[in-house]
Amino acid sequence: MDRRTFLLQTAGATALAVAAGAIRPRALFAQSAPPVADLASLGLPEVTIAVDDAGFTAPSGTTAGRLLMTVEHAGGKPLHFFAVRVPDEVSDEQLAADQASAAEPAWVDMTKLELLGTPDWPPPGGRAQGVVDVSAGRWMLVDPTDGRDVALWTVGAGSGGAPAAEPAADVEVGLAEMDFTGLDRPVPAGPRVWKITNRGALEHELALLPVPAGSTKDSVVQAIADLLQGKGDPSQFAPVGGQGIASKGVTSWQRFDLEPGTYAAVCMSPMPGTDYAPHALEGMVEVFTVR
Ligand SMILES: [Cu+2]
Repeated sequence: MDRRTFLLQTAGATALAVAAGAIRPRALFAQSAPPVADLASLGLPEVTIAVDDAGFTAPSGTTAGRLLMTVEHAGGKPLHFFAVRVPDEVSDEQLAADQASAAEPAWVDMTKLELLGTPDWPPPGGRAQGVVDVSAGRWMLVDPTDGRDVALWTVGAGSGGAPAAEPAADVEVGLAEMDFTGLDRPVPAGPRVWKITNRGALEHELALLPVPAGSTKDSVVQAIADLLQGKGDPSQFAPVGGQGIASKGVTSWQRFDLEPGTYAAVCMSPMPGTDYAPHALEGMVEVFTVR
């Protein structure tokens, strides 16, 4: 199995990511507001996922629990990815055979798999950071859209001690079918911690997309629909942060550093079924302001 097999699951997002790949990185963040929450000061075990334009380098020696995850992006192309736990009933031998095959593994069903909710969309040459609760097992790091090689990340059993305290959050956002909650009021600019919880029955993700002032939910949905059909300016789709796809019940805490402006929260997770249209086309888009 290589990452191309995952394209079958996420074809709806492919056109946008290809379009995003043509975009030059730009200065994304203002540094005007002081941080009110610092994930690095929590003293959590830390893991770093190194990425370039070829693929991922998984951390080693990780044990299960609440972790500070940093994604260091040394490449030049936009990065969108997720972490998926290989089901325990898939043997190492079967997994190796799957990785050597171009066919879709039988165990790939995005609606049933455990998906971590990783820090997503780090700028090229930059980083994304968040806190995740990771369980023991074999995790695959997958870029569903842009040609990077997958990596296998092995997480050992944790110590079984008391769970680490929950990070303080400036913003709380819920994901569900097919909507976001918590973004009906303006969000503070600068470095902030967002607590993101998938309260739905399906898997969901979050991409933070700068949009023109005056944009509406309908206009953003239409713009995404147009881009998926090859119409419009592909540079419109350039998320400046997000959380990779997460299965139901998952909470993560992500550090975002947003300039004042108008944004859309969008979910590009594919709909179950045959056409893999992103949830955004089902209305999972919320326009909000940062100030
Ligand atoms: Cu969704």
